[in-house]
Amino acid sequence: MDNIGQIDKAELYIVKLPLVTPFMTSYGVIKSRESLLLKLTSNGHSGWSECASFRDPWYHYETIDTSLHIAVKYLIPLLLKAIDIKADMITDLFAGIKGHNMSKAMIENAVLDLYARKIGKPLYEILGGKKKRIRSGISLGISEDVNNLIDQINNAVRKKYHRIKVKIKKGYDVNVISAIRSDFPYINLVVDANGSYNKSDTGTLRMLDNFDLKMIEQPFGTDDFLMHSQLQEQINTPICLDESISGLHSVVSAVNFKSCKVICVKQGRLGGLIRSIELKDLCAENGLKVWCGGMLETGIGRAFNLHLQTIDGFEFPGDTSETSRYFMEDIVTEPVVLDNDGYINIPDNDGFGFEVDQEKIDKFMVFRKIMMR
Ligand code: OSB
Ligand code: MG
Repeated sequence: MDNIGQIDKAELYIVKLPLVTPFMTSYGVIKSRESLLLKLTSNGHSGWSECASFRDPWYHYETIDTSLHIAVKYLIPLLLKAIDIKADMITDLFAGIKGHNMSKAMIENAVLDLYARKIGKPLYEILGGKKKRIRSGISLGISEDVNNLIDQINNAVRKKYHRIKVKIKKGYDVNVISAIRSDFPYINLVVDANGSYNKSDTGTLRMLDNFDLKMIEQPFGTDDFLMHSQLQEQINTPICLDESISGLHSVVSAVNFKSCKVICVKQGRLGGLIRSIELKDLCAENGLKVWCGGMLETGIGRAFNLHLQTIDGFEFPGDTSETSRYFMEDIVTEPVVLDNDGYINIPDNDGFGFEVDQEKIDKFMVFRKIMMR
């Protein structure tokens, strides 16, 4: 990738967008999406990105506050000092700082967007992606009332979503899935436990093997490679690891332990798009399937997920839904919508392909900080 010179200015924002419907997981309920955003400017060009971190560490140890702290204290000063910046050298620039992939991904992605806009190309071309449209999927939170969940599935089926994922937790599993399967025997169905089970639940998890689920996502905790492998040995349904995968080394662990057959790629958790593509290649070499996860992103983060899925290997529908499933108002000017066959078109404009709506940023902003070279 060509050199883009130096970065003149970094603007950090935190916005808070109400969700259309509260999103409940085994960890708790989210009513609004607070998101850390970054805008970089270099020589009159700019690039934006969104950090994957949530306000609280329920999914992952990084939070908006820690991502902001690491960015402001370490990553952005290194970036502003650097000359001859190339988007594919950002990971090397940050090699001395351990962990904090979501904060690092935010910076790499903004540099990638800036670079793509500067040379006048859509992001997918720079990444080597070929698809013009990608498949959609929806992730439905836990609903106290199963009939309400069935209604939501009905709507998703009508919208032609290609895959439906439902969140499960202890005591909200076999009964719910069996109700769903009796109404929808043929849908592409996935469950996600967000690590809420432990060894004593193996019997319950084995019962889930009877429902033709495409996969069971993250039944056990982040570090439980061995427990996942013991369960995978006993069931035919593929296990998918999400929280457990923090980079290439965890793929190597998953392969050696035989912990799973599928991996959920979230570019934020993995330190950005370039690392995610490397990891997808390693998965392919080892016979693991991948798909692209979601983090309830605003239009900025969702756009990066769209471009990632244009790449060969991301064929299984992931967690990318249309904007109206999440927000009444978004911070980019164009919403993501499903075509009537459930596909999502990839924008062909420069960079990540959408324009940031500065008025909406101002409306939803709860924090702002500017750092200059
Ligand atoms: O585990 O995949 C997950 C949302 C937030 C945090 C973790 C997860 C999720 C989702 C929804 O399942 C994904 C989305 O629609 O963006
Ligand atoms: Mg998950």
